Amino acid sequence: MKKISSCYGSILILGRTNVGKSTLLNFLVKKKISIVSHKKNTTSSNIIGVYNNDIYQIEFIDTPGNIFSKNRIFNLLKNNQYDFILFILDKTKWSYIEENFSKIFSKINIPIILIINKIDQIKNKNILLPYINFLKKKINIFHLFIISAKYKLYTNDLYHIICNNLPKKKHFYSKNYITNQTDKVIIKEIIRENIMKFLHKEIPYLIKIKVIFSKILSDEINIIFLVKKINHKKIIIGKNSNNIKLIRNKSEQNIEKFFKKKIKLHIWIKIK
Ligand SMILES: Nc1nc2c(ncn2[C@@H]2O[C@H](COP(=O)(O)OP(=O)(O)OP(=O)(O)O)[C@@H](O)[C@H]2O)c(=O)[nH]1
Ligand SMILES: [Mg+2]
Repeated sequence: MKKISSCYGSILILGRTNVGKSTLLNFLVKKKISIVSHKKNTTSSNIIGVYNNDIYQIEFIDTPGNIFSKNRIFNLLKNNQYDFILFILDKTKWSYIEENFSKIFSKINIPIILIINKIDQIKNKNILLPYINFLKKKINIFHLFIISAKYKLYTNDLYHIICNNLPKKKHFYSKNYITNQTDKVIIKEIIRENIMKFLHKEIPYLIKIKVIFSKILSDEINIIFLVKKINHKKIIIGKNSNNIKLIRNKSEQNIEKFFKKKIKLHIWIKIK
């Protein structure tokens, strides 16, 4: 019988904040491991998500969109350890941030898979062709996709192109490995996502979240929100405790879904 060889690759996801990097990562690894929000600077550290099947194993690294300092991007890329970069664009937006990325790409030797995301929001598709011609002058594109990560449109060929071009290598992670995030961090991130969803303006950025029971072994998880002002505490609680109830209930549901077990979430707010 012919032996099937294994393929392994590491892929870095880059793009300015809010383009849909985390949405795409969650789609690619088929599990929601990176939080998503319409607010800026949602992802705060590199998050690894691993796609696994019998032959292919792909490590995707989701990055915070606020890393546009050239030095930080260079640091991330200096060892050339990635097989591909997925560079994500929000529709046809191109600013100095994308310009900086493209300058860096011209100095490194990693193939760029360019993704124009949020196609569902582009009404006049005629603008695409001139834009693609413009992009081709800016970036040496290995492959171009025009997709909607959120609505999973035109995403089928993504795996195809990636998998067909991965090196034949032994898998790096065990078969069940999905993410580098600990249970504690996952719980924290789920809560942060709901804080961003239900609280407005800058409040979400002013709350420090502490998870007391780090292991999901216990059914009870205690959360402390640390804030600096009594006023912030009042906003978080909301009228008739509506805000805090929404955050608690939705977070509890999301945590149960992720860990596939029933839990009880308690939230306290402390002023520090
Ligand atoms: N309409 C539409 N919205 C999308 C699409 N992909 C992502 N979004 C939305 O865009 C917003 C930002 O998505 P994220 O995945 O959090 O973006 P990000 O690039 O990870 O942002 P940072 O973590 O801040 O760097 C969210 O509200 C998503 O629901 C898409 O294909 N279409
Ligand atoms: Mg993100």
